Amino acid sequence: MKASIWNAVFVVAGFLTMCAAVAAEGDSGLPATAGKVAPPEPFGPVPSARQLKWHEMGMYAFCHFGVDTFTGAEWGSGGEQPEIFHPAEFDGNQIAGAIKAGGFKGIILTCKHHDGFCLWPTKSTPHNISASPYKNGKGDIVREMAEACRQADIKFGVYVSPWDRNHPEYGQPGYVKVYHQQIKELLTGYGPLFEIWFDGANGGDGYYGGAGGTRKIQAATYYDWDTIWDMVRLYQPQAIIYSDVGPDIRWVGNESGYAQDPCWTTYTPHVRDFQPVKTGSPLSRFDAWGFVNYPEGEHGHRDGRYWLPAEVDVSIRPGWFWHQEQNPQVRSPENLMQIYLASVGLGQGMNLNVPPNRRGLVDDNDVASLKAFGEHLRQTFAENLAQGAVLAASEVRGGDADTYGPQKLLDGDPWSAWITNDHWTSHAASVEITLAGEKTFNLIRLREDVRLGQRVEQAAVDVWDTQAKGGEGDWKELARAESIGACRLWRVPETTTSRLRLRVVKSPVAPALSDFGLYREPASVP
Ligand code: FUL
Repeated sequence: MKASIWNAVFVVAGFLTMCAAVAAEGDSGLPATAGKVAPPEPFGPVPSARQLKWHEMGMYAFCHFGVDTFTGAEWGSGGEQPEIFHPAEFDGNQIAGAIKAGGFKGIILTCKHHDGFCLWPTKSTPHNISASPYKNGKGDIVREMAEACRQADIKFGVYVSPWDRNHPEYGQPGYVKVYHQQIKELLTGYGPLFEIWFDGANGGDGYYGGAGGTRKIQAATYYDWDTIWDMVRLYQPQAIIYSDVGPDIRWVGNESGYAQDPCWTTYTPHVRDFQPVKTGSPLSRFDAWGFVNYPEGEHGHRDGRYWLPAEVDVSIRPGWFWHQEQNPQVRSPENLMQIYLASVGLGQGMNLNVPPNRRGLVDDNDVASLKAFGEHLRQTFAENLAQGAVLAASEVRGGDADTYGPQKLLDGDPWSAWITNDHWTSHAASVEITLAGEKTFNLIRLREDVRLGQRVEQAAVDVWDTQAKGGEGDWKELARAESIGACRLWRVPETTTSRLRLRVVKSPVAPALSDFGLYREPASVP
C-alpha cells in the first residue's frame, strides 16, 4: 500500500524538473523507414529512446526479499537483527529461471526496503548483509541476482527505498548523504540496470537507531531528487526511473494488477494547491503539500502533457514478501493472463512481484504458476494467423506503398507502419484483410508506431458475415477500442473466417498502425 498521499509530492517536484531534461534529450525520432514522402508530424508527446526499449520489454518481475522474509512482516520496523537473514539455499539462478519461464524480461530486486537492511555489503551503513550469517558475512545478494539475470539473459533493476526505518539520522541531512551513497553504489557496482524504482512510502514511525518515534520529512525536498536523478542519468543513462509520477514511467494507481480501458500513455501529474517557490526554476520546487492525481494513472490523460506509461505492479501472492501461510494463495496462470491483458494488453507495463522464500528460492506453487503462464503465452503467440494475408488499404500516404503500405502491419517490425495522408477522414481509413485460407482465432493484437505519438482515438476490427443480408454478406464488428498505443490486445469470441477489416474510427491526425495480429489462445489456462 502507498503509505501516504504526501509521498508522491516529491516526485512531482522532481518530475517537473526532469521534464525539461527529457525534452532536451530529444524524442525517439521519425520513422527510420521514411522514403520519398515525408512522414507525418508526431502528435503530442512522444517516447524517449529508453521508454521505447521499456515498451518493447512489456513485462518484468519484482523480487521482494529481505529481513521481512524471515519475520513475516510487510514493513519491517528497522529494528531487526541482521542475524535473522539466513537464506541458506539462496540460488539466484533458480529465481531468474523461474521468472524467465514466465516470459518476464527482467527482475527488479528490493536491494533495500523500508526496514533499511541492505542486501549488499554497502559502506554506507553497518545494517547490511555483511553482518548476517549468509555466507559468513561475505555474501552479496545484489551481485548474485545481477549475475543470475545476466546468465539467464534477462535484465536487472534495483529498488532502493528512500524511507529507512533503521537509520538513526533519518529525517536529518546526514541520512540524505547515506542514501545518495547507497544509490551510487548500486548504480556503479552491478552492471547495466534497466530500471530504478523509487517508492512513494516515506516517513512515519520506526526503530531509527533505537530512538524510535515518528519522523516526518518533506518528501518533495528532503532527498534532493535533482541530485539523485542526475546520478541515474550519469551512471545508467539507459535506466528507466520509476516513481508514482515519473519521470520515465508512472504508477498505474493501484496494486491489484490492472490499468483501465481506455488507457492513455500520455499523462499530466499534478499537485493541487501548490505554491511554487521562486528559485529561478519555478517548477523545480514546491513548498506546499498537496494531493497528486495518481489515481488518474489507471486511465491516463488523452491530452496528457508527457509520454508517461503506467507500470502495473502487483504481487503473485497477497503480500509483497513471502509468507508461509500464503503458499496456497498464489495467483493462477489464468489470473496472470488477465493481468497481462489489463497491462501489456492496454499498452502499459506489467511488473509482477515473485518473492523468494526463506530458503532463498521461488516456492513450488509460484514456479508452477509461472511456468504454466509462460507456456500459455508462448503457445498463444507462436503463430500470427494473419501472416500471408493479402492487405488492401483504403489509402496509403502519398501513394508511397513501399514506405507506408498496409504490408507494414505484418512485417514483424513494430516501428514500420501503414500510414495514411494527413487529410484522412474517418470514412476512408481501413484495410481489408484476406487471410491465406480460413483461420480460427480468439485474440487480436494492434499496435501504433508510438514514435509518432499516441494518435488513434478509436479503431475497430470487422469480420465478414456471410449469413448477413439474407446471404448477401456484410461486415460485422468484432472488436473496438479507444486507446491503442504501443500494444492493444482484445480477447474475442472464437471466430473462423478468411475475411476481416481493420477500421480507424476516430483519429485527429493520420493514423500510423504498425502491427496487426490474429492469435489462438489455447482453450484453457490451467
Ligand atoms: C509500496 C511499498 O510500501 C510496499 O511495501 C511495496 O514495496 C510496494 C511495491 O510499494 O509502496
